[in-house]
Amino acid sequence: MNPFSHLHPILQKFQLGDNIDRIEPIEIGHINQTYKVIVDNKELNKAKSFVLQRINTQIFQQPLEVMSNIEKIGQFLKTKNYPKAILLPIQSIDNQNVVLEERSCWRLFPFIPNTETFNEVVNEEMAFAAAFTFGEYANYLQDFRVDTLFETIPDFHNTTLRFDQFLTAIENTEETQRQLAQKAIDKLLTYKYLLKHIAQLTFPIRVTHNDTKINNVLFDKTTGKPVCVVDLDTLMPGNLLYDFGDMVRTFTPEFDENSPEFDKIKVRKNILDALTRGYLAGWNGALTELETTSLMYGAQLTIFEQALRFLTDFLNGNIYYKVAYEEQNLVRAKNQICLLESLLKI
Ligand code: GN1
Ligand code: MG
Repeated sequence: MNPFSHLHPILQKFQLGDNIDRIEPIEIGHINQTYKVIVDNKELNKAKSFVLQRINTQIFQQPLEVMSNIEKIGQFLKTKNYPKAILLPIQSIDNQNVVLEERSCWRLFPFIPNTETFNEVVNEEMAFAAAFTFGEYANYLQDFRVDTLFETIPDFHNTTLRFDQFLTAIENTEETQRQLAQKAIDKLLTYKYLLKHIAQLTFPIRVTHNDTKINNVLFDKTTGKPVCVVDLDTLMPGNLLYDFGDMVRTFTPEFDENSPEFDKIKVRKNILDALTRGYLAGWNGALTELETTSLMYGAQLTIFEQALRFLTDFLNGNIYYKVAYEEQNLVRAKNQICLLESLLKI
């Protein structure tokens, strides 16, 4: 029995009914459900692949707005001769960019051939190249009218609000959870001072990606070069400090956010330097002075915010991020606290 046969009716609506060779889950991301669909293309005598995703509509409550942002940006980049691959959704038989089922929302993208992703940065060259790619992507969007984008998750990077939600979670959590998390809670409370500047400063509102993790850049398997920015769900008006910050968060440690080997979670300075150079080169001098001088602060805020979000979710009973075991969000929060401590020493 094919465990994915329930996906066939959806694929049919994207006109992939007949030639499906196989479907494989892709274990990426904490939010959406992702599958690789391999189709036998008899005419061309070779296989072609697609990425099928079920959008998590608990989190993305307006999936059509998410898709609208992705399409607008993709079309705009086309007109600008953006030099890398542009991810655009495939239309359904009803000429829609999603297929809506009673309780779910599906979309299909082409799978960009001969590419791979990484969960950890392996060297400075990779850090530079990936950061350049995110900087370049944002730079090409400078003239895009940011006010035409939907804010698909309001207050997504409002760290002050995330802190308040953390305080509420501490109050409402079960006693056992609170005890397990007590040390991490106490640590995070001491970092409240990080919120002070952001409340006082005003940054330009730009088109931001908001999830610039290392595994959101596709690399060509043959050349090793970045070919495409993916995971465009959180493209929104925002502050670029968080895009820089998420790169520091995910590029600089040798092990990712899921690692329980806390003593190994540290910022690699050479990777930090390489990614900073790469990001600035990608932007090609277009940042304001305040943005440039605040980048490191942005990194601190982003890692702090991520630790708050993981710990809040643990205290709330894991209702947001997918977990493989009960205490995973607590482990992730502790991991991020170690990273923040390491960054603050630099
Ligand atoms: C979520 O699902 P994924 O992995 O692309 C989250 C990001 C977090 C990230 C932590 C919409 O992204 O904000 O930084 O997990 N996305 C959303 O790994 O909340
Ligand atoms: Mg994401």
